[in-house]
Amino acid sequence: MSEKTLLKVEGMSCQHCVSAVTNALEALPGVKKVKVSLEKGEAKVKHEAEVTLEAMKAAITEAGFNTL
Ligand SMILES: [Cu+2]
Repeated sequence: MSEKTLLKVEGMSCQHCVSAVTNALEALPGVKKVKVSLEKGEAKVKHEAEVTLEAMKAAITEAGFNTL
């Protein structure tokens, strides 16, 4: 069963940032699809139920961005 989570991402300023956040989230086991919007400052993640919000937030933080 897959779920969708919307995360706010602060600090992205260009497409490289978008790629960094996308790659960080896609690297998590159980993540199926990631769509990051630079304009909206958010990331939409389609993932297995086992992927926790904490894990997704940690991935974004480790990539160098803030999340709410
Ligand atoms: Cu950038």
